[in-house]
Amino acid sequence: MIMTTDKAARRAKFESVWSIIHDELLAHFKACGMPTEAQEWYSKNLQYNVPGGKLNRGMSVVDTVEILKGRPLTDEEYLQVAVLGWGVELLQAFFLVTDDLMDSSITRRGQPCYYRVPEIGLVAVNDAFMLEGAIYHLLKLHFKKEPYYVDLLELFHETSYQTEIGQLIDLITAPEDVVDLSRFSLQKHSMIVVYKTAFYSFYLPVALAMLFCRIPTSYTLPGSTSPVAPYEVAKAILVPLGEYFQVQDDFLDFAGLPAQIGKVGTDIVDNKCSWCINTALSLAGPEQRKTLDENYGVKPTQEEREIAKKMAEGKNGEEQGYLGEAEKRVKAVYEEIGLRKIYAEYEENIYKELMRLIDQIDEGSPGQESVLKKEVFISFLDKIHRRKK
Ligand code: GPP
Ligand code: MG
Ligand code: MG
Ligand code: MG
Repeated sequence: MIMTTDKAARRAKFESVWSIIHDELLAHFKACGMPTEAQEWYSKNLQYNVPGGKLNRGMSVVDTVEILKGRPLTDEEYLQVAVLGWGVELLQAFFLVTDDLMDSSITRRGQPCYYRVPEIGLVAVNDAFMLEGAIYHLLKLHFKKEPYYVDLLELFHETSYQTEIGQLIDLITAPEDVVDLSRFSLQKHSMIVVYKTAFYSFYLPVALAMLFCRIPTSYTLPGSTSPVAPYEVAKAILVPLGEYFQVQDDFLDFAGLPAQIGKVGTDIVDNKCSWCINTALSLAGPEQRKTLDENYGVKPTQEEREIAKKMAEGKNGEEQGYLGEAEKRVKAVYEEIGLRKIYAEYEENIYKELMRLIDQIDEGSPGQESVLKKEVFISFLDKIHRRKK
C-alpha cells in the first residue's frame, strides 16, 4: 500500500524537497559570511554527489512512514520525513565519495568519480566530511524540538560507525600488495557486507521511519503475553536483506554493464573479498584455482589503465568496459563455473527465505497503530529483487 502510486511522481515529490534542503544549507553557509567562491564550491559538492542516484534509501523512509501510518502524510509531515530521507542520501554520498577514493574507482552514477574531477582531487575528502556535517545541521534545524531528537542522532552516529567498521574489514581483507585467496570465505564476506552496507542501506531508513512514527522499543500485542522488540525484529529481517543487496552489488560489479550500473567494476583488480570470488573458489577445479591465484588482484598495466579510463569517459555505453588481461582471465573462470546461473538460483532462494521471515511478523489487529507491518519489508524486497542496476 503505497499512497502516491506513480513512481515517477513520488520521486519528483521527494526531489522537490532536495532543492529546499540545498537552499537551507546554502543560506546557512552564506549567513556564516562565506565568500561567493566557497558558496559555489559547496553547492557543486552537494549537487554532484547527493541527488543523482537511485534514491531508494531516501525514498524508503517516506514509503515506510506511509505504510506504518496507513495514510498519506500531511505536507508538514512529508517535509520532515523527506529531510530524514535526504539525511540517508547525504550519508550515502559521504560514503561513496570516500569509497571511490579508497577503491580507486573511475566512474559513479554515470559520471567521473568526484575526486577525479580535475579541480577537485583530494579536496574531495573535506567535501565528504561536509556532506556528513550537513546531516546534523539539518537534523538540528528540523528536529531539535522533537522528543526523539537524541534517538535520531544516536541512530545516525551508530550506523555511521558500523559502516566505517565494515569499510575497515573490507579494505584490510583486500590488501593491494598481498593476494592470498585462502584468506577469503563466505563467512568473512557476510560479516563485511552486513557492516559496510546492510545497516546504513536497510536498517537505517526503516528505523528512522519507526522513530518518526513513535514506535516504542517494546510493546505487547493484545491477547499476547510476550513483548515484541520491534527494532530488533526489523533488524533481523533488514540485515539479511542488506546482505542480499550487497551480493547483487558484487555480482553486478562482475556482470553489470557500465551503462546500466553507472560505474565500472573494480572488485577483481582491487582484490576484494566479493561474493563472486568466494563462490568461484568453492567450485574451482585445480586448473581454475591456479588461474584465479595468478590473476586475481593483479593490477592492470599502465597502458591498460589509460585505455580503461578513456573508454569509461567515452560513449561506448553498451560495452562491458575495457578489461586488462588478468581481469579477463578471472572473468573467464567465473563464466566457466557458471556464476550467472548460480547467482540466479541464489536470488530465487534468498527471496523465498526472506518472504518466509517476513511472514512471521505479528501485525496485531487490523488498523492498529504504532506496530510493525509486513508491507514495510515486502516493499523493500520488491524494490531490489532481480535488480539490474
Ligand atoms: C559498498 O561497497 C560500501 C560502501 C559504499 C560503504 C563505504 C563506507 C565508508 C565508511 C566509506 P562497494 O565498494 O562495493 O560499493 P561500490 O560498488 O558502489 O563502489
Ligand atoms: Mg567501491
Ligand atoms: Mg568499497
Ligand atoms: Mg561494489
